[in-house]
Amino acid sequence: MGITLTEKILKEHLISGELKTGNEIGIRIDQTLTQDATGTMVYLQFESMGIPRVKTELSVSYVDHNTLQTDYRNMDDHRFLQSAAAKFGLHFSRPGNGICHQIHLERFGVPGKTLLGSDSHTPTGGGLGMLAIGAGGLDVAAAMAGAPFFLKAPEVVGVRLTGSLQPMCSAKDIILTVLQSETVKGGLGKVYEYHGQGVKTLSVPERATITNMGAELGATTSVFPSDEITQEFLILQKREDLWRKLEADTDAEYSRIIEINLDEVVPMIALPHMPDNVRKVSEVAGKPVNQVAIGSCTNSSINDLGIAADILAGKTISENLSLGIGPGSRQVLSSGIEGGIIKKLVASGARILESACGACIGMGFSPASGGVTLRTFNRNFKGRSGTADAEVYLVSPETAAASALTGVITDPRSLTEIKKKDYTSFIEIDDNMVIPPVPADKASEVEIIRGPNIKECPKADKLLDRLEASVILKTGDNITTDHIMPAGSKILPLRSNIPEISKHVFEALDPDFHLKAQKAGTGVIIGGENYGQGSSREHAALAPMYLGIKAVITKSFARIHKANLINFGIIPFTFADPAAYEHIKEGDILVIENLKEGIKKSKVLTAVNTSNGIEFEIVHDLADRQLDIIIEGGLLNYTMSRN
Ligand code: MIC
Ligand code: SF4
Repeated sequence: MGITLTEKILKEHLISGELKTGNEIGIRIDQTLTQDATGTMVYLQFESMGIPRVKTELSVSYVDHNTLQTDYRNMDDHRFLQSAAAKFGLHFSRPGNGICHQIHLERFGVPGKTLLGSDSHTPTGGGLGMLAIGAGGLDVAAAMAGAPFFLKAPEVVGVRLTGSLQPMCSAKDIILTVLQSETVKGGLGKVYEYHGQGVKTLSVPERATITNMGAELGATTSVFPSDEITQEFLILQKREDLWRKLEADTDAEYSRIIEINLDEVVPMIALPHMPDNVRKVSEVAGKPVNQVAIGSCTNSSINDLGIAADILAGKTISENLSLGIGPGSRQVLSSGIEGGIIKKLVASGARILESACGACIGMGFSPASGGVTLRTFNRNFKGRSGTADAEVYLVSPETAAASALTGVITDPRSLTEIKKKDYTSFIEIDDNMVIPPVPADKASEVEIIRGPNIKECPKADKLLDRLEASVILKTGDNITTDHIMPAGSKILPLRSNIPEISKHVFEALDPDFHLKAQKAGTGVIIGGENYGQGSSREHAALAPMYLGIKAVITKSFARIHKANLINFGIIPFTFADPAAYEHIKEGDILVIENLKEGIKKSKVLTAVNTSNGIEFEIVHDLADRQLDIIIEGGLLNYTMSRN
């Protein structure tokens, strides 16, 4: 029986464990990426591991999230990251060079390699045939130190594409279609592998839009084959020597196959406040819009800007809205200038935003209060735009541009029928904004520069024998890491300062969370389904750990957040019977006796709610390695105790 592409890449990189769905396996990581918002902690952690230089084939440190620089803190982080990259042997992509995922696709990704990134949209690299996985920063630091990356061997779901997209329908509409049926938790433990004749009709950036937003399924990653289209992309990027043909065997078996006929894909839209709240654009057409944004790591390639420019050409955007465009990289921006795309956009009234994450993470271009904003981004969680009561809709560049003209949500097919074109002919290769690492024999001369806002990464305590803790917060389902540890222009500058950022944990749900946690000293959080979905930010585990949270008990967890909790010594438990959730309220005191021995001996433990006397069973599925990490008080302590 043949095997899938995912299995082929995993096999080539397997270091430990048996490649059987659900088993813990360790894989070799060829490349890593970090961005500034998660990166400072990564390099502080790497430094404390005492390893002088990265051991990967290639590691890149990007600056793209925190670029507002409203005071000294962001720039201090940039200086720290630049000096750490030079010293530890990484390439440093300077602010202004663009969004990590777009640049990595253009300049560094290699088919068949593994990529681990401290950002949940690292799977963008799957568009190039990489096995690209998002992880917490500490896992990325460990991979740079040469450790394997551990994950559950995934189930591989096949997505068979046939036909070809009709005019004004796009890759974004494909992934929104997948999200509609699979939902934000449907991808847990899965890799989505795209195949079939329809794949040949999609360019690498289009494939990358799909793999990028596969993160919203909660998937481990998504992957496309590496074929002649991939080769053409690499030729364009003057990196053709790195191309290699890669695909699943013709008789590969998938756990399940999702069939998508691209001829039938129509413009889709995700309604507030979840990426899986998807409808056809035609169903909500006519709703007035206050703001439109085109950009983010999902849809900011030159072709995305090109089609938008052609739709807008010679016209002026509606006077009731503002249109912002963030080119994904400097390469996109320069070729957009060279090829006249930016001119058309600006002439229509668009505001050109920096080549950075920007509006996607509430770093500027926030909508008006109660505003309706249409974005080509990947997440529309409540409040993420920087405006608590804004309504964020996720759409394709075609729908965004058409709606920018009419001022209302518009099915782009009702406006025009421009055929898909290729706008890449003006691309020029220039890596002058990427600083290579200093040679190893000069590394000792490099001094790491730290600003006053850069504080040490706190460590967790060793596991307690008995846990007596109060319930600091009880949440509903689908809590995102944006709820747990919000981002935005006020909080993002605190990413290097855990004591300060911890004051904002769960701010939108309970502004007093940090005070209650500190008062209690030892706390637990109760959650519903898919707790911790979304971003990879380990701050969503690190800051609660700093506030004394020792366990999180939920109905289910999202993958990256669960791994982050373990890395910082917080035990992720689930309810044996979800009905037990109903008998716990905030302020209750839970007791787990014999915790340390108990979790080693059994997967099922008993907790007592001393406030009502009700006993209930909680379950963990920690592998032996993870148990040791929890017992030692987190991955940093565990790694150092073994060095
Ligand atoms: C996001 O899109 O939520 C982020 C900001 O890129 C995060 C990383 C972070 O919080 O720094 C992610 O996706 O992992
Ligand atoms: Fe940046 Fe947004 Fe992409 Fe996250 S999703 S990496 S914030 S552009």
